[in-house]
Amino acid sequence: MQRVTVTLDDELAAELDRFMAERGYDNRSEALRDLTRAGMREAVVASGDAVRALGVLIYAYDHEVRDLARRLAGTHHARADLSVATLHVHLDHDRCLEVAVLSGEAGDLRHLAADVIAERGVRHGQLVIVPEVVPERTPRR
Ligand code: NI
Repeated sequence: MQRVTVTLDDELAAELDRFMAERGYDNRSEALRDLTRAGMREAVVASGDAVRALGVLIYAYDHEVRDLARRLAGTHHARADLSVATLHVHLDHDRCLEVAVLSGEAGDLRHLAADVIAERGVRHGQLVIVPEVVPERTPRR
């Protein structure tokens, strides 16, 4: 065990106390240990490729751009193993919005998202990685 001194401003300290009350923590050190672990795990997911994660890929595209709808379908079918569900919205006469929910290794999700976003005619592409976090321990009640 090492003792680490942390300085928090009043607002953050109050937020931490609220968080602890909500989750049933009675010990600041325990709460900070769990939050530190969770934060580091998220950092690993953000940078690491071999971490299992869910991904939400959102993008708009113009289905009138030559062959784009077919190419996008091909890109998704090539990685059907990552696909959970897709929501398609017809925005107006030409434009579509798609939200693809993906599951797999973070690196594979980033790769697929990059392929989709790089297609000509795809706009506002964005991938949100959601780590499949298993809690380290159950908070005390
Ligand atoms: Ni459409």
